[in-house]
Amino acid sequence: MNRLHPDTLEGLHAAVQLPAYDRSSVRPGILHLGLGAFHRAHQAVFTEQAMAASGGDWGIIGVCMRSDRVAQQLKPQGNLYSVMSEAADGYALRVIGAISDVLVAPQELDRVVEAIASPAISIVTLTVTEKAYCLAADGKSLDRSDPVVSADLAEPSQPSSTVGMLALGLKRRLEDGGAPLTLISCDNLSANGAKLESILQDYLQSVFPEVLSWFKKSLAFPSSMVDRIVPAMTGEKKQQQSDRLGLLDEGAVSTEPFMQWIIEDNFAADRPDWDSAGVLVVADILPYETIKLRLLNATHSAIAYVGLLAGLETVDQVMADIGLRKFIEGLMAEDLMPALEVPANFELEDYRDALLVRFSNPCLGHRCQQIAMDGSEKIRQRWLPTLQDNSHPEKLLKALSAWCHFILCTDIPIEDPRGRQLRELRTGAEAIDKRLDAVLACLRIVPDTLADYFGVHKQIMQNLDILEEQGVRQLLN
Ligand code: CS2
Repeated sequence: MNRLHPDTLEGLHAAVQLPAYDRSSVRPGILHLGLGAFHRAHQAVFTEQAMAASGGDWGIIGVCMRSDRVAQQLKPQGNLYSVMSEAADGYALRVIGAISDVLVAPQELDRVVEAIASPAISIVTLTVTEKAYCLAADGKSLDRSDPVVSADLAEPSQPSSTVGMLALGLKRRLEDGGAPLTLISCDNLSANGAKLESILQDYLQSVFPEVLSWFKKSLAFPSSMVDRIVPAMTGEKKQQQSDRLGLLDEGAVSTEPFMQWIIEDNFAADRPDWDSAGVLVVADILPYETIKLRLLNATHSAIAYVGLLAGLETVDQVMADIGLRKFIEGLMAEDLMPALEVPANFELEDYRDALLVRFSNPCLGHRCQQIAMDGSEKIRQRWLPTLQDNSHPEKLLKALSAWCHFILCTDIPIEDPRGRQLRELRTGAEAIDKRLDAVLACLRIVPDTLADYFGVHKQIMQNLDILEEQGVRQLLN
């Protein structure tokens, strides 16, 4: 089978949608940090549609933050890749041409810095995951005890953290004329724009304070809410997608039909015609991101942990399991939805119904293990605010107990930025109630952040007993 490449496009099956603009004349206008599957199925697709509708030099320079895997997949394909959106009623395939260039940060730091500094780039977007913001316990400032951050603070000309790379690029941008720049965080953090701004400001204050007054004047950090379920690619899926495409695509991304991007109306300079691609630009983003994090993502994490404990592999398997689905629906209706403030004209029940359909999509094979990753970062964003607002959300506490049980009492591998600490707690000799305190502290659930901490702790201890003695289904009943 030939490989996907600008020269092999005649080998594509007829129904595949191609870039509808002259790709060879497009120059880059966006730099994206974190060239994973999510970006390629989300912001890159919106930008592709915007260029097809209204043109513009909005090619994307995509940066791989750690490994060169995606560069190896895309570069031999002239940076083309396909996106397949699929549900039970069929699939659609399109080839995306929006990626103009791919850089690998650890090997090409100078080029990344140069791109951040380039006046041709007027937007930087980020999907670097929650943990890469290295937020301290206050949720605003930089965690200076993080080894990557402290190494960058000591040697700011050779950064490896996201904040360090951006800071060095911004310093250079100012030296090169100081063109305005919009930086858009697309990670699942509430007030993600404000968080990005505050960690950068914090870092710059220590290493390049001369940049700060320009920073305040010429940069914009709109918050944004991104939504599309993008499971990690598997070998089998890649093969299926390549067969449907008619060409081998090593960079293939597979996803659901739904996609949404809402951005706060706060830009420092020009932007692609994203509006024509369906992006909503709004004055107040907070209600939308809160609903998404505290309903979609919160439910997703619950599905992942109860699913893993029940021995199920994927989200749709959990949704097809009558007992577990009943628990999930109850969690949404009784604990998560009542704690939300909903904007006028927003139909929360419709949103919930759509989520249940999306989670049940049998084509995605979205693994519980993928969502379970980085729980200590995610739960803080997704569950803690609801715990703080509700007096005693019974089902959410069961979900939290499931996470604690998964950490403390199973041998399911833990992939988490606090993995070492959590693994030590798993095997630790201390009594379980003490280890539970430490596990909860990893989520910043401590007496200072949760009024009814001791009641919550007691309830989780009881739930842990049931999980240990009778299993997850018994607890959720
Ligand atoms: C998921 C999200 O892996 C996870 O933690 O909850 O990636 C989720 O699929 C997206 O936020 C959906 O927009």
